[in-house]
Amino acid sequence: MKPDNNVLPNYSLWDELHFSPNSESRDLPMPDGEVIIFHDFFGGKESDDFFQTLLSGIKWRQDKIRYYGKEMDLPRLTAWYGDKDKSYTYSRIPMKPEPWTPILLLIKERIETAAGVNFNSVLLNLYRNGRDSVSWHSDDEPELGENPTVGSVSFGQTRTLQFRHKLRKELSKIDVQLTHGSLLLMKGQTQRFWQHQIPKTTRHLKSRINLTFRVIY
Ligand SMILES: O=C(O)CCC(=O)C(=O)O
Ligand SMILES: [Mn+2]
Repeated sequence: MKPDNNVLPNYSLWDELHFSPNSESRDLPMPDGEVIIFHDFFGGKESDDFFQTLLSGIKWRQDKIRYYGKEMDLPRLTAWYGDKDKSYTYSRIPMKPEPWTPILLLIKERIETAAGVNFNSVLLNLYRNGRDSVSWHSDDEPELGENPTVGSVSFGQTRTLQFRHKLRKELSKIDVQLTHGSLLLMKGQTQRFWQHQIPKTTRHLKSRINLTFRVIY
């Protein structure tokens, strides 16, 4: 898809030339899992533009969770976009997707070659500061099928993503820094054997946007 200049930020030829789907990747040392990180998958300038466009253009919502019978705000803002026939339940919250926007389609198409799948939906998270977080979970909802590939793109503040094995307690936790413009791929049996979280921190942090692209069956 060609960028639509009415909606998307402008890209210079420099950005085009420096877009590298083969940006250096690293496989994390995870038994029973397949996780690959590409730092600088997106260029710095375009990542700045994506961050701003998503921050102001996405329909962010504050969802609630029930915790010990009390209703509380989810510690982050979320949004769900995708093909209109694909609905999804996240943390027991039923989500009806908003229709794709040009910038989301652009990001989706850029990561699909590296991921080797065509995604049909994306869950977005906005972490406003260090107090926002996502607690231990696996992306193992039945609608994702067996061994789902999840493509996770980050813009803005670097946050630590942690993995822990569900059964092998002797394995240490694995920390990954999700930097501005990075792509993390989770594949194979990762969701079956590992959980992940973005922990809270008391450090003073700026905001971060994360997009997790998924295939819903
Ligand atoms: O923000 C992240 O990097 C992780 C988000 C996540 O795990 C999720 O939305 O399922
Ligand atoms: Mn997740």
